[in-house]
Amino acid sequence: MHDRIHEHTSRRSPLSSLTHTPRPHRPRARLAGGCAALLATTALLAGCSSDSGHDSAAQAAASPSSHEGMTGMAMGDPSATPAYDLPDATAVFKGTFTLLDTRPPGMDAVKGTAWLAQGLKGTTVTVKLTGLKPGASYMAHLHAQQCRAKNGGAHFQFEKGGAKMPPNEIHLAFKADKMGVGTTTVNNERTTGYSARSVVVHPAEAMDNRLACADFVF
Ligand SMILES: [Cu+2]
Repeated sequence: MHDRIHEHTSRRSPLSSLTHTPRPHRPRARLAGGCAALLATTALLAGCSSDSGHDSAAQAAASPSSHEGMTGMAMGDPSATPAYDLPDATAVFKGTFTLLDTRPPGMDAVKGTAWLAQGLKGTTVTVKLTGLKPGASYMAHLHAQQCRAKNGGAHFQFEKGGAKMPPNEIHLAFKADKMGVGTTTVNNERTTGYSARSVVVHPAEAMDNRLACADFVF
C-alpha cells in the first residue's frame, strides 16, 4: 500500500489533467443551516457571525457534525480511509512537518506527516502528528505557499477571495489522544493540483500560532 506514495515528478501526467477543473460553486446553505442550529443550541455567536476561516476552530470544537458536507467529513474524520491508502488515487504526495518559530511553548516534540491524495474523488488529506498536548484540539489547513515562504502564507482556496471555510478551503480539525497523537482525514470534491503547497497546524485555541508546517513534495 505504501508504494502509492510517490515523491517524484514521474506522476505528473495523470494529475495535470485534473488540475483546476471548474465546478459550480457549492451553495453555502448547508453551512448557514449548521450555524443556525449551532446558535440555537449553544449560542456560539462568535463562530458563526464571522467570515474568518480561523474562527472555524470554535465551530468544529463545539459541534463537528454541524458542518458535515456531502461526504460527511468537511472538517475531518479520524476513521476515514487515509490518503495514503486510497485505492483510486492517481497521485499521492507526502510532507514531513517541521516546527515553526511561531509555535507556542512546550511544543518542541511535535513531529508528523501529511499526505495529499488526488483522483477522481477529488482531494483527500491526512495528517498524523505525535508529541501534541494530550486531549488538546488542533486545526490544520492547506496553505498556498511553501513553509519557507511566510510559514505557508495564506490558506489555499479553490476560488481565490471566496469563502474562508470548507468546501472552498480544506480544514482538518482534530484532537490529540491521551498519548499526544492526533490524526484525521478530510475529503474535498475538487482537486487542488499543485496549488496547495503545504499544511499548517495550529492549536485550536490559538489560531494565530503556527505550530508546524509540512511541504508537499510534488
Ligand atoms: Cu492555517
